[in-house]
Amino acid sequence: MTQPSVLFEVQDGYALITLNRPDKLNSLNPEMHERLREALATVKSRDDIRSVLLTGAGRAFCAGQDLSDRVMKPGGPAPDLGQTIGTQYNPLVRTLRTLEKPIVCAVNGVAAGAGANVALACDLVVAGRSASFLQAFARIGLMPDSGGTYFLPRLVGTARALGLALLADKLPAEEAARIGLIWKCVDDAQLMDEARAIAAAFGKGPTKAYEAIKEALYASPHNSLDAQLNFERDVQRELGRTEDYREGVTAFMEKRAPNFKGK
Ligand code: T3D
Repeated sequence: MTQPSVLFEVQDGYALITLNRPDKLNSLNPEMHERLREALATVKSRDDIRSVLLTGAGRAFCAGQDLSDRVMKPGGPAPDLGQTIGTQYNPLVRTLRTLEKPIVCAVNGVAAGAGANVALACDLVVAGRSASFLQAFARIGLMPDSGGTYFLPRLVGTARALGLALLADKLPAEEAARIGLIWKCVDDAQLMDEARAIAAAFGKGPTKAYEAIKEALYASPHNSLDAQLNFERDVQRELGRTEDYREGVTAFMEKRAPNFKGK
């Protein structure tokens, strides 16, 4: 029986989404995009799912587009990459980036091409020490897509973004963490325990506050100080009316751990 290309399970308040075509290094094809869309739609629609953990099965996180679907006959037509980017990759990146719930990405091995940028679209990236990030695009005559030209300069500055995109060399996880491309690099054996603990903590956390934090920090590079101050005032006003804020203050005063409901 063929294995599903994307595994989905819910535990401890979070959804574990596993890219599952290990023999193809979890490279993405239309069927996988479809399964990922379904998984993320389920996350969005269910109140009992309050965070996501995205990872890959086997030795890679994701090798980007499945290039066996892009083989061209000599003199034959070229594929319309704008079409697949517009209908598959861009919607995926937009969904990840705008999801109201935090997404942890556990990068278990190489993350190449769109696979690297899907990881960078997540909110908190933890990578195993043997993992690496590869803007592989220039190796096959393309430029970074799936948000690469947006995320890279914002995370590591234009000089490093250019180096990563133009040279298309593998960046080891440890170096990725050192230059601020990702949150953290941990020993391979610790990766899933560490990532699960974070996702589970988010799964019991103040979901509305997380949503506000994501929105504020992702908007920040485009906004003036005034705009951010106004956003903080307005959204903090809303957060101050949530059950979780009430519970947070009560728990603090009662010297106990808060029991957030995500409301
Ligand atoms: O097309 C559009 O719609 C536009 C959107 C584009 C988005 C993109 O992602 S473009 C970039 C596509 N990805 C790449 O260019 C990366 C290609 N892969 C690699 O460079 C290397 O495989 C890795 C650096 C990721 C890993 O290298 P290594 O040496 O650890 O493994 P390997 O031997 O190269 O690969 C292992 C197997 O996976 C191998 O198959 P085999 O020989 O065992 O049958 C290899 O062909 C296969 N594989 C790896 N990446 C892909 C792939 N098969 C199809 N598509 C892949 N992307």
